[in-house]
Amino acid sequence: MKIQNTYELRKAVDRMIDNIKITDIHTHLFTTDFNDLLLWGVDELVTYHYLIAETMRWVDISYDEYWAMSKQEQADLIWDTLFIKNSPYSEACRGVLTVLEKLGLDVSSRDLNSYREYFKQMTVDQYIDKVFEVAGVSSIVMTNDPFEDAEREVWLGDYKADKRFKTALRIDPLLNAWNTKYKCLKEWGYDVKEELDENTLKEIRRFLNDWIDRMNPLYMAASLPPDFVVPEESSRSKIVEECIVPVSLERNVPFAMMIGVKKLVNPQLQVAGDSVGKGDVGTVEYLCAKYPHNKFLVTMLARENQHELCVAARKFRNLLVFGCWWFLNNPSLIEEMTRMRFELLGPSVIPQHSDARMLDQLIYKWTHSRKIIADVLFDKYNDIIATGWTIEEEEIQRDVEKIFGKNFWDFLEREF
Ligand code: FIX
Ligand code: ZN
Repeated sequence: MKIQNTYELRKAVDRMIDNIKITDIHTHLFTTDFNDLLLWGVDELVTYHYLIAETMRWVDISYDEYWAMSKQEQADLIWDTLFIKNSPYSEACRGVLTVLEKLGLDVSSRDLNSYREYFKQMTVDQYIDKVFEVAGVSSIVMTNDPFEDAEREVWLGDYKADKRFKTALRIDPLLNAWNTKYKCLKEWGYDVKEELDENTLKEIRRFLNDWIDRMNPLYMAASLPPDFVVPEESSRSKIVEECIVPVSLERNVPFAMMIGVKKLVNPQLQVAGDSVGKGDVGTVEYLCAKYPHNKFLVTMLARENQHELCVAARKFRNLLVFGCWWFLNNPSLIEEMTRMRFELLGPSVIPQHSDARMLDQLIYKWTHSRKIIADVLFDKYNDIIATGWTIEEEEIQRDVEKIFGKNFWDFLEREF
């Protein structure tokens, strides 16, 4: 049906974005097969590493004292520091409040113990169903790292799967720590040595193929430092070109590069201790140009890289840009990046992923992003309608389905 005016346009965009069932292409969630690795509930939500970092700016206890606390003591400290002694308007704090609100809890009570009672009455399976429903998510992609002992054990044991939880083969250690991690592959029966001779490269490809067979991943992924460069004289560059690229093509498993993480600038913050640095878009362009039949999913962590990355995506159809990652997952930057991407790439982009570490976060990360993306999309349609262009509701639905999932699934199917 043709959209007749701005009021109808706003209603249609909001309705369709509110109702779309999302494919969330990058999270740190797990099926219940992985037991305690699946994090959920208000104490996990409140001790999200973003909130640890924000809390440690205010308190005088040592990092060791914090890490020695129980989970509940940590949550009590964070709640008191960020939510009671200060107003919780940082995005990570606001996210906790959005989760509580969407679950129907009394946010104005500020009573952490009452929120704890709510979760005590829920089983994890009930809560998974509820969160997927409230968040409007149809499926999520996990981060599955065979180098993590607790995860590998499940994969080699009785992983039963859950169709809502898709897999991604995460290979940071292979690329970023080959000089030590080659010993793991040796221990697991691969005939490798630190020197990347032909036999070792072949065995690394066998390792990748074995885990692709085992996990059936939608993509292979790695978080990469700002100085990630290909080509260069390094084991990482050689493994990317001689192992990741050929296996990715042969198995039609795209390579997702997540570029710009400065690991542990403050080691005492542990998982909260990483920072950001500007990466090299030239490496993305080199790989897309040299390997035109390969598929590359890319997200970059530095705000300064976003425009270059959008321009690179204009040059290479085998490059799909995704998400407002980590320190970019804030309303002001989501809006800036989404406007930039829609203006340079139209609908051919994946504007967001959640990076959820706790199940509950699917609710807030998508509630917040849906609103921002709807505002930007409304403006873009309004701009073209102002020229006399007319638009059908079905066309808006088509575009919304693409940016919240279909672009990803189509990318997996396409051949370049
Ligand atoms: O490398 C990654 O997948 C990052 O997203 C994580 O390491 C990071 O800690 C995170 O959760 C950011 O949101
Ligand atoms: Zn992540």
